Amino acid sequence: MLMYSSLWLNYEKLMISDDVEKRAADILKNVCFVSCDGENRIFKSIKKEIETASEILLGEKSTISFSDKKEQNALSVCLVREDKLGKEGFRIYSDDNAFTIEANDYNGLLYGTFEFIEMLRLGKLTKEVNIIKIPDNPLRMLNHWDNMTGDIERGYSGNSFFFADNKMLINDRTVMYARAVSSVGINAVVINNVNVKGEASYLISKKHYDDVRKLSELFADYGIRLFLSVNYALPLEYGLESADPLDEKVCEWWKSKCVEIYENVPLLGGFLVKADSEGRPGPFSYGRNQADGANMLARAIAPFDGIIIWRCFVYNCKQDWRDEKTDRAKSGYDYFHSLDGKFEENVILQIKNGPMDFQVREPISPLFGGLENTNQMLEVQIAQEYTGQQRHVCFLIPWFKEILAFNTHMKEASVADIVSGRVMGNKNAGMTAVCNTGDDYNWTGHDLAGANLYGFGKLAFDTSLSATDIAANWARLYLSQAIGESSFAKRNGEKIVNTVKEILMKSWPVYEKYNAPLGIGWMVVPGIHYGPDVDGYEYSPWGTYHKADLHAIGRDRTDNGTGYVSQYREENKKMYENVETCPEELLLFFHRLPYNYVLKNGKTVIQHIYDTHFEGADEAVKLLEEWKSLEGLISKDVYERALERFIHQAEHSKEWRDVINSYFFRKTGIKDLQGREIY
Ligand code: GCV
Repeated sequence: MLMYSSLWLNYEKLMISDDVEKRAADILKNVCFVSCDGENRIFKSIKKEIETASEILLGEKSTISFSDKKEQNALSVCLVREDKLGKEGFRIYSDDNAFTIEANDYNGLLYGTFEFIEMLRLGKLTKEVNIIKIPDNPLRMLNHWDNMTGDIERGYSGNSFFFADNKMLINDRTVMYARAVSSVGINAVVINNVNVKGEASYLISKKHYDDVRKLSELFADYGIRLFLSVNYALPLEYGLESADPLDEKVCEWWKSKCVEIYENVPLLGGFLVKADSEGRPGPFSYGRNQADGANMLARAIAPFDGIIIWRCFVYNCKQDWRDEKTDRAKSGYDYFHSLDGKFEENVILQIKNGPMDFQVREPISPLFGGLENTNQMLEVQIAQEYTGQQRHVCFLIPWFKEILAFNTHMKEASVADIVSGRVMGNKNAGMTAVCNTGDDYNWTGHDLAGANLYGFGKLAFDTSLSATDIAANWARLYLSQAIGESSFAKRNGEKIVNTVKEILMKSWPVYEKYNAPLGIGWMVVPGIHYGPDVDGYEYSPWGTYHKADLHAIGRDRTDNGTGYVSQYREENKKMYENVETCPEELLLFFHRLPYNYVLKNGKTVIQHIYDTHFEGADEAVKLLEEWKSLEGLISKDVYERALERFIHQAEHSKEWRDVINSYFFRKTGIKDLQGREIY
């Protein structure tokens, strides 16, 4: 038995139940490659994918041919020159008795092939099919926080499958990973933790070049570029006295290092850098700014078309909690806004979605809309560090949709417009997710967390997709073995898909309800970030305070307070600074309010806290019940693995409810209007 599941590429023989499926299946039996180079590495993967799909889905081998024109009664996979298909885009269409996949490049053909197979499995390959998809984001990336020792920072699904015992792992699981992530359009992967520790500093050294090259080639077969996180202070480890970005010796060192790296790993995409953050070294140590650091590396790597992805997660994690004026939320903008336009062309600033750190709810970082002349990339986290650590179900795609849709009011552009490169016409832009995988059998700990991995890729490729469709498609593809095999399962297919889709779509709002209220965030156990601890970070140096006393809670971030609101464009500033127009889900992030402040629904803040926490915990129990309704309908192992997590979530959400409600009851002495039990 395999040590890992095939995620959503969980093929099984199709049950052909209607003419649409029959026609598609008949056509797939003949595959004709038009104008393709049989030796191209991605082409070979495309061919393999088609062969695998037809063998498993149809139970027979496709006949493969090469030609210079498309054919009838066949699927033609054609490399073309069509401006309208752009870079990595594809078209799938049907005419007479044929299907055609067209693209300008092999990445496009690969994505078209995966989409075609997915449509076949979803029963969507009708006679009328005619779709063109061009990726919205040039870079669609995953960041793994894997350490070379094999553990994963914020990993909730086992150990690394890239590293163990300070060595790299390259095996059939790595191939499965590349297939799966490229099937949803991922084209770049950082394999190691941004906190570059121990042996990982030497991934760019003779010790590991061979393995890094092998993995980069394996990835390249699936159109993925491999990136590495690097230690900014690496020159010090090689005997230089400084890592000052303006020191000629340092610049020369990095230049010759890059020559050596690319001689050994020619396919490397570039570096990801966490500098001057949470104890990591950076240009600040030498009195230089973030652009000095990023540009020095960018110049060294430019001759090889390499990219420097430089994180904006720079803040003081040693602040005095007594200090009312310092506000961690302001730091990203404070450090980077004045540097707008000062970065090299091959630098991309990677910006977390919010100004704090992947909370269940945060405002959008004001750097989006604040930077007008700088390459930018959105960083989200599907590793559920603050959203239930893959023990609670929390489908994050609806949240990412909100983030992307946010109007920054910089040229009326949304975050999606900016990170796609549409606003500035730049190609170095995109989206990245801190990844949620590990070496567990199901890759993601909670089986339903697989929907976040699938969904992130799909959304990064096509930001217009709806979260509901993503949830439903993932459910159908992942649980297809239950849905497709037998007539019993087929009859129940819709129930399975609808139930799972409903659970996923409810999960983020449910999680938000029993967590820290109204956008204030944190309230988690320090360090592990799991479970409730209202004052856990309150008297710490991390800059994440709710400031609750017996009268009021929240931070005043208006100009009367920390002034954070002024980092937004005028329209957003106005919206947030006025307590009447500030979105209620962010009220306590922007305002300090008395507990008897009345919300739009007529409830006071304190009653809202009590009600949402009772509701959230009750709804978590309902999610468990909904999952239980699938018993006997889906495979036993998926059912039971997830059941154990749903049971835990139902219990643990009560802990959240009671700790938070009791805290505020004790602090304020205000009773719950419904007289429910608060301790
Ligand atoms: C990789 C948070 C996490 C850290 C993480 C950091 C980052 O602080 O808790 O584990 O470090 O973000 O994004 O760099």
